[in-house]
Amino acid sequence: VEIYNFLSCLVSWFTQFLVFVYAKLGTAIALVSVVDKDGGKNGIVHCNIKNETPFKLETNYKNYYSLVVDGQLDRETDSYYNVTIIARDDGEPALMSTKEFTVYVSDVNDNSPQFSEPVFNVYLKENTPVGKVLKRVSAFDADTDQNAQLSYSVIESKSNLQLLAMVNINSETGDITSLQSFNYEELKTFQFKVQATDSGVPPLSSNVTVNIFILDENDNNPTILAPYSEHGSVNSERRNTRVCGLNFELKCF
Ligand SMILES: [Ca+2]
Ligand SMILES: [Ca+2]
Ligand SMILES: [Ca+2]
Ligand SMILES: [Ca+2]
Repeated sequence: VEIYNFLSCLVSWFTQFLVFVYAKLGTAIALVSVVDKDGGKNGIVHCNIKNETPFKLETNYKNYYSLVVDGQLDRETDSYYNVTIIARDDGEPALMSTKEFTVYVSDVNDNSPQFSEPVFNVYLKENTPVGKVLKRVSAFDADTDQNAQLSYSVIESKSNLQLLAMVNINSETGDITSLQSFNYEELKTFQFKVQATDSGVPPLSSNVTVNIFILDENDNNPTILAPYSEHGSVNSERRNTRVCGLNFELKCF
């Protein structure tokens, strides 16, 4: 007995799709067509998605279907889906055919950079030579490609203009280097903020505080000051001079 019920299924479609992560619910991302050469019931075909995916099939007209977004897409959770479509005709017995293809989810810039620590504390000996790498402040971005490509900069403000003469940051690596040798006797600590910005459109950024603590070294000889008496003595003489309403005290040894 020859069976004429014939199903040549799903001949004209792509095998890969690219969709955007924020493709809204109901967005059609592909057209699926199915062909069954039989007549009557033997040629009537029903298509369904066999596996669990955030997509569904909607009938357009006879034997044409749209693959439609039916759930939230997030590349950071699932970057692709294997979708298996099954087509079954109404013949007796029914014939069926399946086809599998892959839907790739493209990235959008929906994650800002995250620094590896909430605050970076750097301890630096005074008199350390210029150009020393003090710290690498690095951040991570969960996106991909340019949405995760980071650049680092020191946040400038009116109150820290002199900072630009003190430290430099490598915009690619986040390496902070000193531009001067610090003197504990003049400066014991200072603080600034570093910003990491990704290259997405629009870009996202975050910042972190960097505390620099200068550590003391024994680099001053003891100094003996000449004896001095509050009430005057043979080697001390006091004069009070009034200038512009201010009292200046001159000590002459
Ligand atoms: Ca058929
Ligand atoms: Ca990002
Ligand atoms: Ca993303
Ligand atoms: Ca010192």
